[in-house]
Amino acid sequence: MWGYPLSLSCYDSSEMKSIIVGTAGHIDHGKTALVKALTGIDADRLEEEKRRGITIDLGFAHMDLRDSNGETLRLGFVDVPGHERFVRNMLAGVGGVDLVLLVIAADESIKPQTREHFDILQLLGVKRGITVLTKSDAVDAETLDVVRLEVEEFLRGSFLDASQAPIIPVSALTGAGLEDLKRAMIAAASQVPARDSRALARLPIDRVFTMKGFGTVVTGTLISGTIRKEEEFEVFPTGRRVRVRGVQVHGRSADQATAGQRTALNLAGASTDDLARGMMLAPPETFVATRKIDVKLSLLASAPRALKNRARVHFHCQSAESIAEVEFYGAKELKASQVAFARLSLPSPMLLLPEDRFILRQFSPVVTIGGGVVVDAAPTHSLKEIRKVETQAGTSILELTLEPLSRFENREAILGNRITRRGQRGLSLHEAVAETGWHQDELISNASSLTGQGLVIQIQNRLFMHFELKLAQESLLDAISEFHKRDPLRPGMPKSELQEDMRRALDMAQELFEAAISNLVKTKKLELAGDLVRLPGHGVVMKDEEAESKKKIEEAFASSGLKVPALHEVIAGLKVDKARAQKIVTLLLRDKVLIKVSDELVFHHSALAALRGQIAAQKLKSRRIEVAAFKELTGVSRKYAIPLLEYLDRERVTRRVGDAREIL
Ligand SMILES: Nc1nc2c(ncn2[C@@H]2O[C@H](COP(=O)(O)OP(=O)(O)OP(=O)(O)O)[C@@H](O)[C@H]2O)c(=O)[nH]1
Ligand SMILES: [Mg+2]
Repeated sequence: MWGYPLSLSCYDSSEMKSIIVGTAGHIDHGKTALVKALTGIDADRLEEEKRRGITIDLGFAHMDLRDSNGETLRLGFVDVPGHERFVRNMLAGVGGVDLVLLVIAADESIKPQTREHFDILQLLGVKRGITVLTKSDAVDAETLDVVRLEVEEFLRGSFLDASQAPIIPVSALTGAGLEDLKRAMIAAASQVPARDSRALARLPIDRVFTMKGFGTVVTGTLISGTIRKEEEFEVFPTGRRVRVRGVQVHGRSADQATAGQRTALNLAGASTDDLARGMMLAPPETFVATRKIDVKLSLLASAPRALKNRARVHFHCQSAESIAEVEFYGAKELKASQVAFARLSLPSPMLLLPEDRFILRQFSPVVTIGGGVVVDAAPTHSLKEIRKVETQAGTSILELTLEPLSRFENREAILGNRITRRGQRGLSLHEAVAETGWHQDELISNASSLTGQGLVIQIQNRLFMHFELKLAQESLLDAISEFHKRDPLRPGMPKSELQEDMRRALDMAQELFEAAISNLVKTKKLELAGDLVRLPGHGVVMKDEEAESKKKIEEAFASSGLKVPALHEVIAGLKVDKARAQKIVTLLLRDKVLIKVSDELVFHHSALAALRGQIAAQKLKSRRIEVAAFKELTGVSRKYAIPLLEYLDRERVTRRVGDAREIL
């Protein structure tokens, strides 16, 4: 790849259909020889591969075929190693494959990596393939028939069942069967659905190298979207920004690469040290790498033992691999052939999206044990919360979200579930794009359909289930009624305080809060007075006699300095009843006009401020003050002096040292 100068005239690669063909099968069964016989390209590019005669890492080749209508079909080949020690390299290449050639040598028939690769293909949900019986020249017709029967039996019921996928004997040596194989590939390619080139682009990197005169080059199978020259991308998980200086598709310069093409990019903004296999290119500021994913996973029938809760495994997805810890929602373990929901924790973040397929390999010894599909790469609840809701309410968050999300067919329903689980927080369009990987247009069209059905409302850029607005209004009315009950003398609740309460208690988004307030005001269920929110009719609370009483209380304390009267005496001399007087006092205490020093003693704030001044002046004379000196200084009796000193201690104006005080 990248063998042509960038200045060569570009061809429009988007007009032709291009698909990715992957090889699979046991070591030495003739995968690389088959690719070479078809394309003329030796995919074993490493010196060590040529010397040892085996494939170690992924190899790439490409060819054009013309279908019966005369239209060109571009095939990009990913040739994988068959050696059991290099299965991880095989996994890095198999991710974007549309059509697989399962290679089985006629002189050896089914071998361990035939089985392991076949398991992997099924777990990854590869839908189309051709079984190729290679080295047909090395066996007689009878042996070939026996092998074919064995292979048919092996594939029965799978996506490669002989009734729907051909089994073709070939020889790379003599060329026998190659034309049949090409015809079969053309037929199969016509059934491969076109990938969504309008979706958001994701390129899992499988090779990084430098090219003289170009600089840094990365290659990969573009699994979705389109990449154009000059576009900027974010590298996951490092966050580095790179710019696409040049694009090559199947070895030729192009203006753009579209989903389903083998793609090479010449990048500005990164050296080969900054990039590695397993990283992913995606549009900037769109996605969030994650360390927790909810998945539906299945264990192979051939898994050597049950997968225990909290087991560590090797996790492979696209070109990336990592260690992962498995936690099941309910079960203690997963037995062979079983399927379950689980949460995987990764030691470092990865860009993963719903519907991404992955493979799990046992930690040690390393063998393929299962795999599955990502259901949610942005879990909103911890497993503990989910289990709690499950035991309390009968319906679990799992049922509400994961179960429907794991069936990916209905996008409206998926979006609905993602909005539902966010409750009063809602889901912003930006978050929705990051969670789903859908293009913004598609998201908006699904959202507006849900809005049209009256299920969802959009407030500014956030989506809420429709009923959340009603719930929010009810919560607001409850909170305000409660407020009036608590504080009958206050004219209303500051809006910012109410909003903060709602955010803390219900995670209510500001947008929903504003909409609920404005609805309630419109329907006259609430009143807004400046910054205050109140129920209608709760505006004027202080009647004349109450205002007068308030003034009297305040004056009684302000004029008495530190020699304050007993509170009950002050209250007894008022026009209002005791309960109302008590409320007025509460109000004065909250507004810090009066300050409670002990259960019985209340002072006016100005008296205490004056006291602080006296103490500060005293400090100039001595840092130590005895109770007696304090009494003398302030003129109060012991009954007042002790609580006042304790108050000053609490306020850190003084500190008790034995029977005396140190002034701080
Ligand atoms: N007689 C005969 N030999 C073949 C044929 N195809 C491949 N071979 C030989 O089989 C050996 C292995 O072929 P490769 O193509 O390297 O096998 P592979 O499946 O790519 O092996 P790995 O990549 O290491 O898994 C080589 O010595 C080939 O020459 C064939 O059709 N007929
Ligand atoms: Mg090979």
